[in-house]
Amino acid sequence: MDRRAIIKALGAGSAAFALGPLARSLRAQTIATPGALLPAGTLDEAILDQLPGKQKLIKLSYRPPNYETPLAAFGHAVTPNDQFFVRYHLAGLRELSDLKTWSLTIGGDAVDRPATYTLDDLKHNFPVVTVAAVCQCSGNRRGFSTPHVPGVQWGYGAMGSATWTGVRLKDVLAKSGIKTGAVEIALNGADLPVLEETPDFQKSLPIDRALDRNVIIAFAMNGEPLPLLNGYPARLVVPGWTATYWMKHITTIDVRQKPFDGFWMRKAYRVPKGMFATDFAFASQDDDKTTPITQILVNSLITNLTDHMQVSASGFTVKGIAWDGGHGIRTVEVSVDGGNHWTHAKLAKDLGRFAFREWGLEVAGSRPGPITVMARATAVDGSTQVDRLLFNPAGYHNNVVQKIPLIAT
Ligand SMILES: Nc1nc2c(c(=O)[nH]1)N[C@H]1C(S)=C(S)[C@@H](COP(=O)(O)O)O[C@H]1N2
Ligand SMILES: [Mo]
Repeated sequence: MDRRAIIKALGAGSAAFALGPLARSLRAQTIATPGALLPAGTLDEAILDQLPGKQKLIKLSYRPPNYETPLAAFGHAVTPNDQFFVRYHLAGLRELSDLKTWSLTIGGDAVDRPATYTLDDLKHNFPVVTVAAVCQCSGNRRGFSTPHVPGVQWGYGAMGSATWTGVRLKDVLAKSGIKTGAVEIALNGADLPVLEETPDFQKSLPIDRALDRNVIIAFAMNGEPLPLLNGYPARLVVPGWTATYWMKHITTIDVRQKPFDGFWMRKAYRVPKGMFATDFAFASQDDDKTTPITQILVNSLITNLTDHMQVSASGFTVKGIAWDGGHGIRTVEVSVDGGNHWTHAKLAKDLGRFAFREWGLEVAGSRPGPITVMARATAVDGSTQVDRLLFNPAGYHNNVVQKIPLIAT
């Protein structure tokens, strides 16, 4: 299908977001990837490329746009808006001009009073709150799955941490009156499929999760309006849960008496039952063997070292970030001998239990020659990163301890 056909498929009045003329393809550059091998070919394809309103990101696909954040942007606990990753399932994106008439409708068979809000209505009718939280794609690090699995071959950068400002979903829902018997809320956003056969991206959340005080309808990110590609003018923020539930350009929220059975709930974003620990059941969406992915697992990323870098055997710094699904980080340990000995890193300021936590360690010295550096985070609930991948067909929840080969001289 060519571009004109795609625009036509979108229907009159909804212009496809014209990435082509706006995006400038930039010279291919080497992308440093610490501690793991991506499938052959991935890095030939993945070049640094600039989307409108963004600095250069690692392009994994162009239509729909799937761009990951380069390692260098994770040197601080807050990910800048113009380096925040971009993930879309559908190529029917919206332009800013399409979203001028944006509104959010609360409806469904489990509310007493359906309501429609403009952005100003939301800002003026409900208390405005801010929460710091990691937005991480369920498939972050999928490219490192062995055996390789289909899907966007994300490296380490399908995630970011920001402060999100908006109104509490529970306040907005309360105004519409939730009936007893509500089980889920269903979410839809303004982006569309370009082919009729493709199911629209819609998601649902259990009602108890929807009513959590930390879940917000966010209109600002790091103190600025949401970037277009990160959900302008408003998106759902579900701190502690993977980003598949963080609906961008959110236009409808239906409170339902029955589970929602759309494709993106029933067929995608599912993990084998019992494989991953979670504080949250999503029983209304369970089937015999699988359950929806829910809470983010404890994880860490070394941000100042990449494969085969040279460091001084008389001492060097290891630093990075750690995060989990909302317990907060208890410890980060570092090993420079391939996992035989571990030393506690120093944790930097706590920006909140859902946010990235910076950490660092001054290594006093190491054996000269090839060495392997590792980092392992443990959350306040005692959960820790795994040594070996818990393989699942969609490559979700990869929190394997990194192993970065270095040369100490
Ligand atoms: N409207 C809409 N919202 C969406 C998606 C989408 O395709 N469309 N993808 C979801 C997924 S799977 C992820 S990982 C996050 C990505 O958020 P970001 O693009 O702001 O980084 O958006 C979520 N919300
Ligand atoms: Mo995702």
